[in-house]
Amino acid sequence: MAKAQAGGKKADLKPIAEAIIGGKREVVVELVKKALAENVPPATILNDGLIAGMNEVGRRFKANEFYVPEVLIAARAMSNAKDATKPGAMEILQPYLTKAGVKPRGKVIIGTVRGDLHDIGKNLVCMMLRGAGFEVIDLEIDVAAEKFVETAKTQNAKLIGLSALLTTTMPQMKTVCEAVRKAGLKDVKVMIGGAPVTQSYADEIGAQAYAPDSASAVDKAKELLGVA
Ligand code: B1M
Repeated sequence: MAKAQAGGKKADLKPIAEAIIGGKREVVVELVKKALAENVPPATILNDGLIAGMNEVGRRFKANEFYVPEVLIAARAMSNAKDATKPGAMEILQPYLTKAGVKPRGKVIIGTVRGDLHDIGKNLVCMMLRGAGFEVIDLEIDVAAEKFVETAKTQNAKLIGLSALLTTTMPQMKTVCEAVRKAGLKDVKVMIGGAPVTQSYADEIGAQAYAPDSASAVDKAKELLGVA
């Protein structure tokens, strides 16, 4: 597959991207191991194989060609950190990326707001962001405004992502935006999403972005962090 890297010929990482799109975790892992054994640079495997595949998954999701289960399966082929017995490609690749000094595209603090326990959409956003090369610190569910602010400070993160599925918890998003302003974190941006959330609500509470789905969340994160 990736032969001739040393001889100057470009490695063909399309099979990795295709296996990601097809959600074939074991195939992806084997192809990544093979490419590493053939000395393909880890950043090339990440960008031209894994991220290329997830970009296409995002495109199909936006175009309604893929639905949530396909996206979840593809994302698990990419990264499956929660189950050590079934690693995804990122778990295999990470030590090589670290050794090669490859930095993530940016850091995002994310969570479902206080009082809200819905996490399926939030998890999807996390997976897509990781798939696009971002470092994601997932604070999980029922997260207080102070926790978002404190973590952004200690982690020196410039983007906070908030998810809410209930009309009763949406006002928490405003509380977080206010807490960010009150803490003087002028360079920290807030992105919001979730079924009841809208662009006009984002405008109303002073959030810098609204994303209707996980693929758009990746586009907005790139825009907000200037890594488009
Ligand atoms: Co809940 N629930 N629920 N629920 N639940 C809804 C949201 C509801 C619309 C159902 C209904 O009545 N028709 C309704 C809310 C009504 C309202 O507020 N207007 C509701 C209710 C009322 C409740 C309870 C109050 C029920 C009760 O106990 N009486 C209770 C509240 C608990 C709490 O949070 N405190 C409750 C509980 C639950 C379960 C625990 C049973 C379960 C959650 C399990 C879990 O998440 N682990 C649950 C579920 C599953 C749902 C529905 C059926 C599905 C939500 C979902 O996962 N969708 C939901 C009805 C519905 O939406 N059809 C419902 C799939 C997911 C992929 O989509 O989360 O929208 P979504 O995420 C999308 C986008 O919104 C976006 O990207 C994602 C992918 O495209 N997005 C972001 C999301 N976050 C983003 C963040 C971003 C950017 C984009 O940037 C950071």
